[in-house]
Amino acid sequence: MMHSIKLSCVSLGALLLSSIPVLAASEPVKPPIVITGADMRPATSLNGEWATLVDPYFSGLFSFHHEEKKNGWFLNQKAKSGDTGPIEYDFSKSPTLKVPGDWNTQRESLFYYEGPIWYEHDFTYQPKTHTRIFLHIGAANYRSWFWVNGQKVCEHEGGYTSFNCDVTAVVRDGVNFVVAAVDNTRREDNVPTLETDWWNYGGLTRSVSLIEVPDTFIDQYDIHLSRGEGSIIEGWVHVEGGQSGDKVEVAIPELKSTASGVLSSDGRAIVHLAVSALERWSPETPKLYKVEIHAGDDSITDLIGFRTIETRGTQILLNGKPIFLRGICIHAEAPYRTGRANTDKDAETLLGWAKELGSNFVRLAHYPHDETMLRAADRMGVLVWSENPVYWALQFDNAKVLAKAEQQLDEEIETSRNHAAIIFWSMANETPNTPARTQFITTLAARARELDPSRLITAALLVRAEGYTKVIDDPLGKALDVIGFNEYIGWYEQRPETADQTQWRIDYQKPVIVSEFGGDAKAGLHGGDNDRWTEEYQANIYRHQLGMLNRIPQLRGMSPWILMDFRSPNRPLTGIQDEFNRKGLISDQGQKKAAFYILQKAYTEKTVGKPE
Ligand code: GCB
Repeated sequence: MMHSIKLSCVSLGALLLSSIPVLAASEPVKPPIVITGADMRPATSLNGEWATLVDPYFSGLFSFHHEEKKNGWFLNQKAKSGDTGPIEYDFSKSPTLKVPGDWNTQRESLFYYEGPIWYEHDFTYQPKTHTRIFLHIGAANYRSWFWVNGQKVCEHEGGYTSFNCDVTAVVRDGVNFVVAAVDNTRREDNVPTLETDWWNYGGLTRSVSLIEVPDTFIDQYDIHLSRGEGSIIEGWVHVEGGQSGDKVEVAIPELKSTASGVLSSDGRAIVHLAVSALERWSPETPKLYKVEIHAGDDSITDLIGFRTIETRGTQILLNGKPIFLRGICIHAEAPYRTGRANTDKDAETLLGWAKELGSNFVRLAHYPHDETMLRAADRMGVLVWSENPVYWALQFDNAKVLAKAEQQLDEEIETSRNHAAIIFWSMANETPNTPARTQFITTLAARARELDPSRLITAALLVRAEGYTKVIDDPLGKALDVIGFNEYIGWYEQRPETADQTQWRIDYQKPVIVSEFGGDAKAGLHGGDNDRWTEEYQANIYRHQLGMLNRIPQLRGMSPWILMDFRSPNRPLTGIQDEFNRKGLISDQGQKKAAFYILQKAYTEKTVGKPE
């Protein structure tokens, strides 16, 4: 192919390609894998400054005829005297970006950038025998390619899930280099698709590290309390490379409980631990136990809470008791500095505010949030709605898009399934009511149930109006355990007072959560109750909403939109929005608005919602 190009067109590009040494063809790259509890493994952090090259035409990877180059920028070459052709890049002379971090908020010229950026980082390493080494990526938005010492190690699609690339065969003793290309271009057939109401933060947005495991290792496990009277902890452990008949042991020393299981031919061992005097995890008592898992030479210790979650008629039962979910929505937007949230401190600030509001529940919109957030929720006792990025109008009739959504859902569940805090897997947000959509999301719901039968399935639906009656009859409701819906009475439609006259007809005898309502207010902007964009107007929406919500008999929770202002390019109103969605109860700089205190009062005095 290359040869014929050179013959048919003697261009600068062709000459260039022929003059640079090319590596021997490498093995086909293995797809990245999920490692449950990756953040609990001994790791070498690769966080810090990485050299970067902005590459809007992706010429570091693709030739002038759009073929993948064999001598792309992943070789990390440097020009030297005597080179037969030009080397037109040099990472060592290039500006750096901090990892983890989105590029948009780190360099002014990248604020609106959508396209590929290259990253390069050196590290020293001493490989050990009988050890496999994985490059662990917390998230890279949206598509990413990774090479170590010039060899491709993996490609990944999806901007909000973690993945692990096997680099065992390419890591060498001494100095190594890793190169990544990350492309945040929005595409119609991506998940999410072209339209979203949040900033398309690009880059290596979460931590990157090297994880060492033995040759045969525990890659996934699921340990949870069985529904029922609650004296059995059950689950399974999967051992990568394990042989049928190999033993696995799970111990919870504090409960003096140990159980063993035997791998079957699929590499998975089922375990059951009888426990007595278990202190159940709940928002009031977020008790976490050390759980030790052993398999051959591998062992991992995780911190896991035990609770049950189920529905009974229109109730939601946490540990067998009806609960009302006093919630709030949260984007992974960093408080104070803006940009992607990715530190323990970000998580503790956001969840700390949610608790101060009186919440026992958060909807982590609109994509899986990172491990720091989920660990903090486990620790701080906050129940979580975890969501995949099936947002608005995807190409629901495209099988490739379904495969992308399934892959992201698998990664979300396989990574996060041991967090007691997570009670719901949400399949979608505000999708159009079409047969293709219903089939697509019903398929996802079935998959989520198969992967994790211990949690509840939900989605945020749209609402239809018949005069002053709001109707929830979206056929997708059939596939859900808990019906979520979003409504914006007083903001996108009608007036705040219209809520007083609004009736609800909900065609499902299932628990209901109002998963969004609200309106924009600029912190510090004051006026009358009818002056849009003021704190008073937003507070007025909340007052009327709270009265209305109490008239929905099967209401079991709510998560107004949203805890903190967040960046969105759809919100350009100068002097008010300035490219922030201002529906936060708190500004991006931490100022609490009047509506915060209205909701806080309702939550702490429990004047909204009844579990039964
Ligand atoms: C919605 C969306 C959310 C938006 C919000 C808004 O219905 O689910 O992602 O940000 O409305 O502010 O318009």
